[in-house]
Amino acid sequence: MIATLIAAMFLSQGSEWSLEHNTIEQGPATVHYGHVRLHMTKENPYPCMTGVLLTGKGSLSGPPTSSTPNEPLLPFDTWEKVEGGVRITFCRSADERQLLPVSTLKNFYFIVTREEFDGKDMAKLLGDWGKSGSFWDLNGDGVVDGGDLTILLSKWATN
Ligand SMILES: [Ca+2]
Repeated sequence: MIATLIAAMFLSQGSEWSLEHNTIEQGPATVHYGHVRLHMTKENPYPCMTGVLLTGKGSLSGPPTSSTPNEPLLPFDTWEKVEGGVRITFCRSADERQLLPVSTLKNFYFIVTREEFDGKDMAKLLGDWGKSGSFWDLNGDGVVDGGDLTILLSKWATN
């Protein structure tokens, strides 16, 4: 399977933290991965970041290592689903024995699967018609056909 890398990678830089957020589109699912890095300095030994990773609508899932079934294991202090994304909070205090500046890193990885489809999705599904190994094989029977189209139409966006 060939994943389409959509050029949605962005890098945010603050004095206290930086964020790298990459996405890979896989049919109706989008893989989100990257890291947040906190920078502890003598001037600011207690860096803190809070922000929203933009994901769009959909169900959130993660790797099978998650302690909560069907939910991602996100390594931040807190995370919650909010409109259009996932809000994360990550704070640290430098240990007094640490030589500053130093930075600490959290990697994240989760998947958002859209539950509503539109004409663009139908075009992509039809583009993979008859193919095996496509991410548009929504029922997982190995081939993209009428069964998958039925699922797509049953989840057609109403707004
Ligand atoms: Ca199928």
